[in-house]
Amino acid sequence: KNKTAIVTGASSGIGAAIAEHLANEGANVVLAARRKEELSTIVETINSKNKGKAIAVVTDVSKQSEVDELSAKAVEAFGEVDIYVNNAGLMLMSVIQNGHVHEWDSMIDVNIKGVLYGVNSVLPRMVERSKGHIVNISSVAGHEVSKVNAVYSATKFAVRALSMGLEKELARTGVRVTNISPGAVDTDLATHGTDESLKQKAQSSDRKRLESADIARAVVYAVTQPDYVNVNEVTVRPV
Ligand code: NJP
Repeated sequence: KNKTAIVTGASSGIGAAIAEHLANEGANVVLAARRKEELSTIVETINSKNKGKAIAVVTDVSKQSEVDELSAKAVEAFGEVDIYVNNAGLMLMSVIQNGHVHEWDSMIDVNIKGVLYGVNSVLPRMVERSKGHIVNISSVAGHEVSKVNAVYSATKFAVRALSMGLEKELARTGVRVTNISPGAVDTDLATHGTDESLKQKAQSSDRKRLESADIARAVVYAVTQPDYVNVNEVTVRPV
């Protein structure tokens, strides 16, 4: 039977690539994000090209009720949720002394609370079925801290801590947990902050950045292992 995967932050970048790659492996995919038009375009592409079917559910992952609704709609459409990819994320670079409190709040709400709401919306059923896979997209910024990105880093350390805790908690349940930490990937991620000079610097790297597909392949690798294999931590960096 086809597996069903929810992918958050699937309206662009890494999330869109993950959804496409999972659908290409035969999974039915539920794409979640706030931008409806972008989601529709990607869903159409997947449904015209790939083996699995795709639907979109407009979702703000920082709102628990919307995340619960997302998982309920996935069950309604495809029966069960086998894979939940917590990919939605925000990186709003700034130094702490500039006091961009609202940006800190947004990153904490999306990057940490959004992940917890996602896990909460599917985990009881996964434990009941002794089956399921949580994939969290953290970052190399969840392993090391730069001087212009400490709050983002803190949220990605938190994602890793949640992955590590869940892995222990779920060790004998049959539910698997994978934490993926990408290095710099060529997406829109760095374009949303308010500090122009930091945004430009982040995008003017002198080495080739990773493609979204490079991270999507890591997700496919983790979720296509035999049932007894749990790929816990993957870091992928540009050469
Ligand atoms: O960035 P981008 P990436 N509710 O901006 C969504 C991590 N990462 O693909 O809501 C729901 O193209 C947003 O959708 P929309 C990074 O931290 C990246 O690079 O429509 N969704 C969009 O689909 C993040 O966790 C790099 O605006 C929300 C998506 O999130 C993940 O990879 C390096 C939302 C962001 O797509 C994907 O980011 C690294 C909300 N409230 C880790 N807010 C890298 N690119 O270099 C945002 O180490 N989204």
